[in-house]
Amino acid sequence: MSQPLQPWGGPPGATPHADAMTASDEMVQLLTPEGRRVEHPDFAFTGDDAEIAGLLREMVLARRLDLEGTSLQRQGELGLWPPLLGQEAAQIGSGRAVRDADMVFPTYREHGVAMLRGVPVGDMLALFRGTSMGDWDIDEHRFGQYQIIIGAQTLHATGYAMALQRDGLIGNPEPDRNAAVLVYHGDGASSQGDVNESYVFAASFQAPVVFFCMNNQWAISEPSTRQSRIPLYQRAWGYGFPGVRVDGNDVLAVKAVTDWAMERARQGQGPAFIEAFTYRMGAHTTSDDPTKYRLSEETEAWRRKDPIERVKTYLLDAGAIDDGWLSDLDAEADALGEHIRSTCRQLDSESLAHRFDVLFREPTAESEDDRDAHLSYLARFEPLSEESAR
Ligand SMILES: Cc1ncc(C[n+]2csc(CCOP(=O)(O)OP(=O)(O)O)c2C)c(N)n1
Ligand SMILES: [Mg+2]
Repeated sequence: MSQPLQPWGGPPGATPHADAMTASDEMVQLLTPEGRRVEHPDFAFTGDDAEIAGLLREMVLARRLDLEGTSLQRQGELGLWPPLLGQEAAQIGSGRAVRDADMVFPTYREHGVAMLRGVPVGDMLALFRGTSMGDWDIDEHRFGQYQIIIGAQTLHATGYAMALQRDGLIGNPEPDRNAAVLVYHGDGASSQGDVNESYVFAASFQAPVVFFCMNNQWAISEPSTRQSRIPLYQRAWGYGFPGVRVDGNDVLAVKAVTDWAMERARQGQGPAFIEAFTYRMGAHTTSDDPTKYRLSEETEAWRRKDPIERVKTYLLDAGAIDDGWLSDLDAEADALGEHIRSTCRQLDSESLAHRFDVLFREPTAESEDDRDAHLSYLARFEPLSEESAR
């Protein structure tokens, strides 16, 4: 931000008002849906075209990961899949603003961010195949477990941020010693009590946490306009921290705004709220049928704001990439698709006995007793044939 915020936390020039649900002029945008770069008074993308090409590559790979997940569910290989289609820019732009020492708390839809954090594809798929509880190494990837309980991760994130603060990991003169937390939640989640309690704690303690509200316009069949009488980002001002609405389909703007919010958190300037204005192009999950509650015109209008197409157009026009570059990327996405499919089919159910082994860092006498009781219970049965064990 080039200018200081107003005393109530709002950006310069803004006034809180109650009738601005669709005020798109309040949205930070740096790349239009037509692929044209535009200026914003407060935010700028500082990377070069090579970096933008890197973001394009990651968005394309995230989209492929997601399409494979949906297909694998349709083929009966996964029990469920929550698609990210349409939210690639919001995920990759924000995920790229995270540094190694930072910590991320996701919902169940942040597959693109998980990919950036190096979470193995098999670990992501296992949760939705029902072969594990989704327990990847949180410390190694600095990426929390997927959270199905709407909004619960905001409490964990705020607590974690308060711990960073107490460990002296913010506001140090050496930038590498500082860290912050990025927590994702949905538009629907913003109505949860847990989430609002997190906002209060974050503000009261000036915790280094950035709330990244993925406003994909829908909470299953409930439109986001029903969650709030004012634009979601303006709610932050009532808690006492800045709130910014960004074009969630513009990867440059998302990266710039998230960089700003994370850096001020790392420097000890407290929490911030980012509303990424985007759209869930697919179903809520593979168990949902969005044609029952929304109009195809709406989806079509958002298709014209596709987050990937605008970056492709910009880079092609700038001469930074060409058709050869794009076909190499297609080949890379195809290889990823093959890796995802073969990894998925090899995921075997783990035994319940294994659960007792990973319940605590060190097994306790009780967890060992419980595991042994479970094993001796199993031993009472005839071994199952491979067919009936499935
Ligand atoms: C505490 C809780 N209440 C209800 C649900 C059921 N539920 C699952 S997803 C969802 C909607 C979430 O919408 P939003 O926060 O906008 O996230 P999105 O799915 O759009 O990414 C609900 C109500 C749940 N999982 N947890
Ligand atoms: Mg939503």
